[in-house]
Amino acid sequence: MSEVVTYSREGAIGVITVNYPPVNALGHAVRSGLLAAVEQGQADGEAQVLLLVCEGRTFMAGADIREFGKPMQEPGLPQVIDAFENCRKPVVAAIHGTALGGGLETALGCHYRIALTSAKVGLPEVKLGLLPGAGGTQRLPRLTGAQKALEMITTGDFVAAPQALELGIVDALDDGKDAKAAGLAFAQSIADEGKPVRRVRDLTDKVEADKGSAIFDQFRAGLQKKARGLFSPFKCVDAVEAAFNLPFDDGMTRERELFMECMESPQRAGLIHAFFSEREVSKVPGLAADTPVRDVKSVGIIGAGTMGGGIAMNFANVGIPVTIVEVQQEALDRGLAIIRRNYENSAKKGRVTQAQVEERMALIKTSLSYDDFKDVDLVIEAVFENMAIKKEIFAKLDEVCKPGAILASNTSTLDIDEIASATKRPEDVVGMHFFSPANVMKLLENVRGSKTSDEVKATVMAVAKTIKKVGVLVGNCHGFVGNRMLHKRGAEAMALVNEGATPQQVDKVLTDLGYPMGQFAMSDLAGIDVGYRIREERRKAGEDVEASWMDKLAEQGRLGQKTQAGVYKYEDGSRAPVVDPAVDQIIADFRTEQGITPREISDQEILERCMYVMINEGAKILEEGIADRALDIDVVWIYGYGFPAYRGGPMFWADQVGLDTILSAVKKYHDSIGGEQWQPSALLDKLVNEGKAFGDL
Ligand code: 3H9
Repeated sequence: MSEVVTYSREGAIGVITVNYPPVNALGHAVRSGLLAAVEQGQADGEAQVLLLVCEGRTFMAGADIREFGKPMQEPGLPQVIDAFENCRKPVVAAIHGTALGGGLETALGCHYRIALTSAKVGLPEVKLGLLPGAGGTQRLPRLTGAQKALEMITTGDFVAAPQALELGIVDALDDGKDAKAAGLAFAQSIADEGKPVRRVRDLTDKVEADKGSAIFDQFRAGLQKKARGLFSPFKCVDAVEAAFNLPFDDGMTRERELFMECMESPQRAGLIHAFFSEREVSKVPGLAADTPVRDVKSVGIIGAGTMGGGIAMNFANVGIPVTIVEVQQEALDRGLAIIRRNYENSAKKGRVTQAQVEERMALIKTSLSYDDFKDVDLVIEAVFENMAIKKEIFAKLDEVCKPGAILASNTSTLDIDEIASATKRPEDVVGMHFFSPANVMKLLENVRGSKTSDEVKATVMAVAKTIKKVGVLVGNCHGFVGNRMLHKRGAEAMALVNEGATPQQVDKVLTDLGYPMGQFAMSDLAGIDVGYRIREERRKAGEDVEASWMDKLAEQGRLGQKTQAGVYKYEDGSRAPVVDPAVDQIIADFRTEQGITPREISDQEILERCMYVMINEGAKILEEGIADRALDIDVVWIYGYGFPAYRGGPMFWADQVGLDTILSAVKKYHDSIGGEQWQPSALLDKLVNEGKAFGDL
């Protein structure tokens, strides 16, 4: 038997133990070990009941995702689960931690399930572009009925053990901490009571009750909106429906066919890349895993605006006290009122209790004096983008903050080294770029200055985890990784409209690719004045910044959603963009003024110019070492800008499109349009010459 699965006996109970850290994933060794162990248990004359239990932090968390895309080694998981289900002795699964995917499917192949009250169960395959492919779509509905099985399988959401008990997924709970002890006691009671083998596949009442129900079509209709662009949620519904239309074995065959369709889809590859990349970004190349991390037990924030308030909420949410400093009391009062309103809204939606709202509000203090920062471990400056002001602030922080305090700026574009130069401790200065709304968006782009110490880098990455963000460490340049690429896309989108496209045509190409909103709907959300001010500053500095129809919008006070009019109009307080003929006129007038004859622009050209300009920039970002790996860029875009995770991130997408295709388009636009944005990246050129992809770096 394999070392990762062992068989032993305790009294009348044959114990099968899985020990395959970190999460007992069902890789080949575990599958073959389980098969051998159940056979041994069956043959063990002294064992009346078998118990399946896992060592370590969790029950089995699913199939081993690292094996996907490689040839499958026998035995397959369905075969292993069949052996458990067909065992002639009762088999009990004792669940702790999380029983997920193939792990829960294995437990459903057992005849009885007991869970620690703290455990969770779920079938999250859909989040990886898959469906439960080892009987989950056929067995779960036999326990829960169609509605709950469809909900769990199409969302992938976990269910806490007490609810799993109510739903019939588990048979008993145990309040203790020891799954093995709970399992042994439960298995003994099965033996004492002489309870029979009870196979989920034989249960029929729930299946009969929902047979022919309209619920499947209702679910499909609902998914049109909720799962826009996704492949596997619809296949999940088809698979669950098979449990109600077909005998069990035929349902299993149907599930396998649908599972294989998902397995072969590019979305599965994209989502699994996103899953591993999200975990990989925390392992920063060149930063030793044992780098000491400073304690962050209190935080100061400068600025009570939307950003400062959102950042404060992140810390209060995890019990870390925050002091917000502003120059005027009114700004503090306004900021605090907005934080309260956000919390109250969450309470109305049932996401937090009123008591939690009060606890969190109590953790947020306000002050008009920097002296209140003298004891904090971390200060985050969140004032508007002006270098002179930021330097003034950092010089003051240098005076008041204790030695070892981390001084961070939430700047989205500015030079961290220049900010750090205002202090005598540049090793403690770092960028912590949050995304708006800061209490919601998962990305934290941590920016290392040239002098930032390793300890500070490691600490801000740890802080990201503490506040439940995905932290990505990047280098210092204008706009860092995310905004540097976004600015290139924005300029290209604006130019496309100058030349003849409509804003809605550009936005549609981007939303068809899977972005939640297009470039111009996003400009309206962020405020048209933001880009306008940046362009004006650059013009003042003597840079050659092309004139644009968007300048006209800003000059006419069409600043976006906040003025109910920007590139689109917003009616009756709605956030839904509506095409506004007045904007078509502004664009037409601008073209006349500039002597531009508009031309027909194809969707393909929009896609290429908006996306390839970003990929070319991404390659330059890699070339310069601003991002360490292509996957860092992918994670920035998935969690900061809504790039569809099922496409794996822009650089993963580029590999799928083909770098040679992208390079030849970049060269074509370099010849026809020119500009540094279309200057082909040397790295892109090199990769194409070597027949390599970003994923090979
Ligand atoms: C499936 O089951 C298909 C079947 O229906 C059909 C088959 C025929 N495989 O997240 P963490 C690694 S599909 C391999 O940081 P946490 C992870 O990469 C599967 N590796 O910890 C990381 O590695 P590293 C359905 C896995 O405590 C380490 O474990 N199941 C797997 O925050 C720790 O992970 C899922 O989708 C895996 N299945 O969260 C569950 N899972 O240390 C996916 C994790 O090298 N997993 N790793 O970076 C999770 O949701 C979370 O990992 C879990 C733990 C909640 C379990």
